[in-house]
Amino acid sequence: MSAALVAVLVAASTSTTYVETEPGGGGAISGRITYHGTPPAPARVSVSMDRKYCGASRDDDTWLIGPDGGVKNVIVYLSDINSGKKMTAAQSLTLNQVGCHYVPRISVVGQGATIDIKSSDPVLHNVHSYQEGSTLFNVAVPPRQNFQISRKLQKTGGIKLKCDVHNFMRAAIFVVSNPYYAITGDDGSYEIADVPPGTYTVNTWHELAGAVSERVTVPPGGVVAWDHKLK
Ligand SMILES: [Cu+2]
Repeated sequence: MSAALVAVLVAASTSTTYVETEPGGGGAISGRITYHGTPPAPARVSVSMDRKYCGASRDDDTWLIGPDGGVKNVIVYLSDINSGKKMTAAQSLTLNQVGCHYVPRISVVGQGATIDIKSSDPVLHNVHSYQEGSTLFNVAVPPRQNFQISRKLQKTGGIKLKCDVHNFMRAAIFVVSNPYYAITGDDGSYEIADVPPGTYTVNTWHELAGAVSERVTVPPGGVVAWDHKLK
């Protein structure tokens, strides 16, 4: 048995190992994620701490819903694909805190990625992260230049970040094991390209909405429309 074949067999036995190949005849999954029913009205969030620096209020940015119901910042991803196009998700992410905002607000990283946390603000923050409802890590971020603390993100799925000092500060990170994902745009649309023909589970994740999973079959070179209404 050739060494290359052994390597492929070993990789195939570990479900989290993604193998890059040169997929031919790839199709795509595309569509729109919209809000089911009447969207929540845009909300202002009042700031109680460090108003001099953070401002007195700001727009709530958890639900970002367009005029025709499209929901922005939904992760659409395939969960059961173990080989295909080149892995594109970053293996590192810098999370800054600027004007009492986490920057970036939403990101996707690969499994095992390192997050480097820092702050440009002269006020105390913290990064309290939750995955599947439990605290993943909780670190204080002092108002000090050149402070940096790093954590590894080992488990796939959505992570919510919240500052316990400034309750309105939110961010989200989604950890993937393969490159078949997209983040919806302003109108809720997305596209996952270069999908090898086959049947897969397509899933959504949003920091407030319930998750959904459905089976989708991608024919060779074909584009499959998959829309979903979030609740
Ligand atoms: Cu804060």
